Amino acid sequence: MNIPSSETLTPAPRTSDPEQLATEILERLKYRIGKDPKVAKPHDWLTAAILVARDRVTDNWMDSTKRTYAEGRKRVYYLSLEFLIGRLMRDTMTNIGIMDSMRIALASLGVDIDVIAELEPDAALGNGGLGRLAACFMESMATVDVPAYGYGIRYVHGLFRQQMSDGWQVELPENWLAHGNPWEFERRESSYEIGFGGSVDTVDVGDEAIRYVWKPAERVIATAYDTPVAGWRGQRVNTLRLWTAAPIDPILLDAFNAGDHIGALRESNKAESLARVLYPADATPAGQELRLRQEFFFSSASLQDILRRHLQQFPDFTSLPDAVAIQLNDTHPAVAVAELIRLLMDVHGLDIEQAWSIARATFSYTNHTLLPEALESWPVPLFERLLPRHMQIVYAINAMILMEARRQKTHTDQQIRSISLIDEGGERRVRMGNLAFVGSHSINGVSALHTELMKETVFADLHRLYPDRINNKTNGITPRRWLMQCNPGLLSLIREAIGDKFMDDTEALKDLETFATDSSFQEKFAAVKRQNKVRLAKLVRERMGVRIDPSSMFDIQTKRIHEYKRQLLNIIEAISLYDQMRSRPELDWVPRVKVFSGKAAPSYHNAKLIIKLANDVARVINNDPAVRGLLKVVFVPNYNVSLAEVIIPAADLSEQISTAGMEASGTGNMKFGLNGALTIGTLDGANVEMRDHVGADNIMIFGMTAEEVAKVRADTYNPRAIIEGSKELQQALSAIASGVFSPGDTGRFADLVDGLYSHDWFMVAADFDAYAKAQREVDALWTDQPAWYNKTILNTARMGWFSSDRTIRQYAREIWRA
Ligand code: B1H
Repeated sequence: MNIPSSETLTPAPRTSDPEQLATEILERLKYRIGKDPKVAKPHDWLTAAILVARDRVTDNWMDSTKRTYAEGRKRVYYLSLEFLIGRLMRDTMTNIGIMDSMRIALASLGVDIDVIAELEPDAALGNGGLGRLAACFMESMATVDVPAYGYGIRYVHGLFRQQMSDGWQVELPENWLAHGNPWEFERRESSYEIGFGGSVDTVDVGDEAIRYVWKPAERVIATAYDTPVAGWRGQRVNTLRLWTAAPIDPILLDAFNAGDHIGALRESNKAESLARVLYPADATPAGQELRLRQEFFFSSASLQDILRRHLQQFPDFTSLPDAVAIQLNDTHPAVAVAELIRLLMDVHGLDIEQAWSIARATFSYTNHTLLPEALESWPVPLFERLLPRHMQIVYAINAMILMEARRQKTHTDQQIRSISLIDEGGERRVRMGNLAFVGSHSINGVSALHTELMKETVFADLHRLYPDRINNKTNGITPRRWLMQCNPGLLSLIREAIGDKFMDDTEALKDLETFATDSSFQEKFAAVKRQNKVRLAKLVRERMGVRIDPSSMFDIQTKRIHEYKRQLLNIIEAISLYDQMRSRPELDWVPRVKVFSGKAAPSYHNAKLIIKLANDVARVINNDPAVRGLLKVVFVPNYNVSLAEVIIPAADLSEQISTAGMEASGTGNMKFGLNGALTIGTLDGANVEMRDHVGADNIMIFGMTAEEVAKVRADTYNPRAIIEGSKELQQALSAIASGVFSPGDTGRFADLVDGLYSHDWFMVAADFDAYAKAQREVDALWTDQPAWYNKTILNTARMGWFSSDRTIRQYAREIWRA
């Protein structure tokens, strides 16, 4: 029988006129969902519309896969425990160019696309910047035509939903798969066994050689789910492949028949727990056994998949580094280094030298944080129990590395200890950062400053041993989602002014520079900003019952709640401003709305206290008639990608105020700048490079530098003396401590206030006066609106370099050689 090839099944390129799309939507509604349009619910229309888009993407998806194969292109694999995708409908339809026709098609069927778009769940398979970066990279890799696969876990529950209860954060489970997921394809044929525990045997294979055989005590099955990711203009479509876990025996029939109905499901529950939930800690590792299991589970499944695909095209693995590049997104997949060596040695019969050199030529590693508490390490006994063969391999690698260091005679004993894969101080632990480093040919930081600090701090000794490996790849953001989709008003204005070139080359936004002083353009830019502020004000009124005035300055800090990000500095400054507004009502205060949004890790006590403080301060200030509405504070619950898409375009002022040296890069800073906000920030992370690009006059930099922070820390830092020397700071702290914001409960914020007096790790006191002064300069600038818009337009014009397309081109050229 003649089986038709998929070519003959692919219809001629379909037209995208609204009539054709409407026909297809009705078809999907009837045959895929089984609904008549008369009874279809909004959710059914959403699914039908997504299926139409998905089918169109699928044509290009298959073409992309074939093209990669035919052209012998190198494939890039991005291993990440997080992909913070958000909604996909608008993104995909825009990228393949059917958004406008879809709108008309749905309207002709009586459906408002904006209404159903809001029903799409926000896929929150990530915590914050690291996960969102992975999602921006997926879109940019498709856009710049890099053949790539993202590999991760298909968590049943993504990041928790945040609710406020009397101002306290409460975490609720998130259920993004409740209505199914029309984007994904299950791939039963792509299933692999993943082992845990057990023992290691050796077998004699002749010629004095032995082979190691891992006999796991437990095994689970990993099965792939694929989501197509379309790049801008839709030409390349790449794959996001997420693994789900299932038991080998779904039900233990013997136990079941013996009446033990719960016990019969034990294996099944244990396997499924692997992909059940995302760990909700940002920048702090969870340290629990289940987390290590998740890390190994997805690393092993991904590598088995990669090796299988390689052998379909090549005779052996000597060609692996030429055909494959594997990027480790932080240390979460670092165990992949040991797993690749195991697979090459134990399954495919290579010797350790071959396996080791192939691994190092294939892997590269991105570091995302220097916070000491964030560096992953696992207790040796746990690692050995769960992954006995990998433990042997880690020791073998360690011996090779330490001997190499000894041979070079450049490292002291202390320095050799810091290079070791095993931390011997106290309980012995496997250092995942060192494992990822030595197993990679490239180790990159995510901003220029962060990369330099990597060389000087965590990886100083490894850097001296391997001085060519550390390099910088400053983060970026996709301009499709973070300008074109989230800010349609600004998009039209820019197109009207400079044409469409910037839509394919973000740096062409530079052409806007000449409009920065043009008063009629400034007015239009201000009108777009106002529209976006009206939209946010409406959301705040509907969700929180608080009225905010769109003619006030919208001063916004949205990101995970973390002490190093210093939301506390911002809140204290708000309290100080409140004091001054009341005591000097005769002055011309600039009306401000301070907006906060972000989640705290459920076990992070101080971060949750900061949320409560923001809410308590908001209640007092917003209800004090003496303020006359000149200052409002709002904490918008449940920050996620979709909420960010509404908040960011509405910002006048962007708060990027981390303690210098602590924020590896930041990416929110770039999103706000691109959407025409002025940044107030420290010289930290990518803020430094933003200043270089937009010009020092167009960004409000304040506070200590990373170098100064390190110096003050090393000398004696005395926060109490600083607080007592700053009238404003002292007053604000007394107000908190005396219960102004927590009537009847003066001790509520003691952990925060006492922390500032006693150690103040994050140097809130040291930077307070500089921050308050910078804020008053921002006020002064606001009163000169032409000067303000001159600067904010220049911010939009000069942010093009921060496109993730640029970042990905640099990875492709300098790391992946793809
Ligand atoms: C970043 C993390 C992170 N750095 C551990 N590190 C996690 C660490 O669940 N865990 O165990 C989760 C996340 N995330 C962020 O990465 C940095 O703080 C940002 O500055 C940076 O912009 C972002 C992307 O590079």
